Amino acid sequence: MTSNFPAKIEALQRDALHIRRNVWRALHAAGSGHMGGSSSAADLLAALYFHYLRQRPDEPEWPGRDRFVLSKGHANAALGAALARAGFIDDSVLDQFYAYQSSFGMHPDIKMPGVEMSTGGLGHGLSVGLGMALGARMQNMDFRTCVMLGDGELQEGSNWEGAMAAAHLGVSNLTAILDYNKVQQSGHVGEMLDLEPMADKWTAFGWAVREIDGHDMEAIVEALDALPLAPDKPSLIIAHTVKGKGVSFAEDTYLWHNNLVTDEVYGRALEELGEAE
Ligand SMILES: Cc1ncc(C[n+]2csc(CCOP(=O)(O)OP(=O)(O)O)c2C)c(N)n1
Repeated sequence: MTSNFPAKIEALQRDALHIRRNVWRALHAAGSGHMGGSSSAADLLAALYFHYLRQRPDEPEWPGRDRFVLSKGHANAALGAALARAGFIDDSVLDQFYAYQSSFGMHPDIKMPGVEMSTGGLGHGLSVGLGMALGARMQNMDFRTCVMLGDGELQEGSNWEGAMAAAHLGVSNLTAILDYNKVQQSGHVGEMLDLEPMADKWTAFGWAVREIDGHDMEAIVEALDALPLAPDKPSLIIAHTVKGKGVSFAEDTYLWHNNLVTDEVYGRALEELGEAE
């Protein structure tokens, strides 16, 4: 740990706050959208984009770039906010969220610089990410691939096919990050279709697993810095998060998975989040 570590963590926390505020800004511009899963992922995205991923915003298709796939594509407002802050897209694009012919849609679109895969239909990102990781291996390249998954998304069987194949192929350059906010579209995951014991399942599937608090920036950074968690296995970071994190009325409820954002709602959300420096 270097002496400027606390300053680094504070800077990343500011990045996360910017992402959260811009999620609500984008959704307000559109009138609605997925605030719950975008907000739970904000700290993880901040650490990925402003600490971990090796990318070149002015050269988005640089062959050596680390790949990031937002498999839970409905959280695209948060990805767009991260891409804008990183410099892949202009800040003004955030006001074009879900607008006619905008590259910044409800779900990621590869038309937007920095977006690696068009997602939205849940359950595909892990297998495509596995393909990217294998591509790196076949070309003898050292780029890393990270895939962000949702917990409700894991009810799609295709994830488990990807998980099996990744372990079988021993791709240590593949990391999955689970945004484990325990809430899906219509209720709590534990009541709809429980996924516990989560860590044991992935371990049994042959993955190296670490569990963290997905809002503790220090823990996130340390987990990313520890990658790969094992030399010959894919890694999973189970990030325990809160859906709607940062805005009390949206926290831990499926009612704010996707909802309308009136002027009044937007004002309350920004007030609770606080000013970003
Ligand atoms: C194949 C597929 N089925 C259904 C949907 C509709 N849908 C969008 S988000 C969502 C819930 C996802 O829950 P989770 O992965 O827990 O997301 P988070 O809580 O992180 O927002 C569903 C069912 C979809 N996008 N794709």
